Amino acid sequence: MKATKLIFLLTLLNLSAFADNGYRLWLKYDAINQTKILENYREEISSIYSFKSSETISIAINELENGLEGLLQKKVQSDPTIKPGSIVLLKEEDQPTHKITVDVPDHEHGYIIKNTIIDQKPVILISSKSDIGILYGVFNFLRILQQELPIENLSITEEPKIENRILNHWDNLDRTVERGYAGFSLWNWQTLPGHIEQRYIDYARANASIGINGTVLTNVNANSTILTPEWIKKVKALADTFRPYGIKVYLPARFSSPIELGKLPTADPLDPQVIEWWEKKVAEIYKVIPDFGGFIVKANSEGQPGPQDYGRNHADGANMLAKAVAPFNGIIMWRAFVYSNEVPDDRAKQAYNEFKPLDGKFDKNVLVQVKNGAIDFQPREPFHPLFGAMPNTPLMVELQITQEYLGMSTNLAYLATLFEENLKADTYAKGKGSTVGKITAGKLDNHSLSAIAGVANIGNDINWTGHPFAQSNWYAFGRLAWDYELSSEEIADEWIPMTFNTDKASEDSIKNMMMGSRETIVNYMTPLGLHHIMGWSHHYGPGPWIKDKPRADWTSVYYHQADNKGIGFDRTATGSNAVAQYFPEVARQFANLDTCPEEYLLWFHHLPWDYKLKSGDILWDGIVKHYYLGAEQVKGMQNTWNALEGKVDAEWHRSVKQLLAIQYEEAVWWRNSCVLYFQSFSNRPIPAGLPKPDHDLEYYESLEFKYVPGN
Ligand code: GCV
Repeated sequence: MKATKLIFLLTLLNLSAFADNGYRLWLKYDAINQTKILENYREEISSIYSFKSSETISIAINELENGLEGLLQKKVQSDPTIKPGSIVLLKEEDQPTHKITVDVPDHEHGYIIKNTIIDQKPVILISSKSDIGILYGVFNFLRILQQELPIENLSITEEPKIENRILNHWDNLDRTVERGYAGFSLWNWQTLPGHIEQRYIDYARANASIGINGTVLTNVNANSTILTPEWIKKVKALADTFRPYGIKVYLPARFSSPIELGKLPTADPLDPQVIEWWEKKVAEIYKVIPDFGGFIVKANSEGQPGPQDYGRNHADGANMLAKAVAPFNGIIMWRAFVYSNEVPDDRAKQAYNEFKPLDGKFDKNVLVQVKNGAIDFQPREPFHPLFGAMPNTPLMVELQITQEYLGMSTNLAYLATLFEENLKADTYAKGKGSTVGKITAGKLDNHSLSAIAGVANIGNDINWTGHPFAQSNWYAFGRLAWDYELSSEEIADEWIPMTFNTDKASEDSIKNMMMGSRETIVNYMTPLGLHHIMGWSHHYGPGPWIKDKPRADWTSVYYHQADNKGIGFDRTATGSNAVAQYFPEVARQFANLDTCPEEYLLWFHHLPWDYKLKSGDILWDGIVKHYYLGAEQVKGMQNTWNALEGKVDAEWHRSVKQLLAIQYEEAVWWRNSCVLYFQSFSNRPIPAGLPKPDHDLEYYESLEFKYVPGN
């Protein structure tokens, strides 16, 4: 057989054997339509030139070689000389050697991508002050090609708007993942430090491609074992693997570690022995991991130990740790997710009440990490009132990428719309434009220390995230962490062509489906400001009837307050007055029924069943219609997806089709359960024309689920 024929056959075999299992994420580098992007580009991309090498630059070159080979279907290799059409990787300090001066951003990790002339040769220049900046630039350049955008007039200047862009893994040491729906933890502690799985490298690469530069490896519900010498060695192995990709590792610090590991009688943050124990522990960590990022702490929250156990406050606890890591440039991310059953106040108010008085009392290297909303990552929440309320303390927003409350791994939810809504929410702390994004970036109050956290949705499933579309949420978090001003639509415009090899019309229908997907879930789970009405403890499915548990603030009836007269949590002056925690412009808007956005109506108001909505419907009918609409919208998503058969990868199509069928069942389950349950208070009929639930309330209440993941 002739060699060409053999190659052809092998290619065919290879192609037919290949189904897209999702492992390659958005870094697929499948062949693009070159005529489109190269038509105005005078020089063929010819080679890759880099002035000096390092581990990070080698990674960048390798990425370019592989990327270009896939995208352009030709080998473009490193060459020691610059040629017409070269892609030139240059650190700013090396520009003079080539007699060029191109401004690069001041930020160490910023970069430029530009068409320019070097030695009379037209080239594409990627330049930065740092190797990591160049790597980021390379990923951006490849992203441009993946989107088939023109490359003839490139003039890109990029720098991160938030310094520390961090994934929070809630991974336990036994490899279960709290609120994880994509298999077990990526970290194979048993074989670490000796064995570095390819996955760790691929994880770092994927994160670097979107600018994520930090990772908290394990759960905030912390286990002090991670701080023992044996486990620090394992952490070091991961840190060494991630370093060339610009990623630092962080760990959770269990506050009681001095007792558990140090055998001290106390963990009081003001006790000299405790202080010394932490100083020694920190020094031990930095000795093996010199660029260790620092600690995250969940203290005095949901049963976790903390400074209040010793009559101290959060600042006492945070500052004690901050002083220990300060000599090594470490940071402390102290979580504000605190609330207590014993405190006789609205849970939504408690974090503000505890933290606001501590503003300005934290050391310089402490950030207070605040969830996007005041309750807990609900499908929709108004922004947390702490944003803007602590101008003398750097605050960082914590977003949840994993879908604890948004359908776990069976529901298609593009969360960039939720993230965008939060980051663009205006606190009015310093007048109009005081957004949560600006506060997180430290730009409102001029903090040089800034960070953002996303609770990871990554596990050891072959496609990393369980639901294939959940990859878009990892991607979106990274992109927004880099630039919180991006829109969810822009991010979808990037992610879709990187993920699917399809035509424009199909891309558009995928985008429509994604853009509406989170609102669809709000409709069939928690419309009009309802919240926290999911299944007990595991949070799977509906549970509006949950009551009589050891903690009132873990029940649903606490949140929806439904009775024969009406429904909703009164957080105005006649109720808990949580609205007063917002700045006056916002407080007035939420408190006033004429101006309160309907999506937050029952978050802030307890209203009668016959309250008139803007649509003209009474509240009861409006609630029911949202539930039915949500389920219908899932049907719409199914239709869209079915029409994409043959237009997207067959494996993706099959998998998402099956998941959408499950999602539809779950939407109907939510709808029927909630409508029947609330009907037992409203005593009103389901509006005419809507189908009746196929079971009674008792049936839905009797459903029990064992072994729900992530619990
Ligand atoms: C890590 C919610 C989740 C918990 C989580 C907690 C937190 O309550 O259900 O699983 O614990 O938030 O953010 O600390």
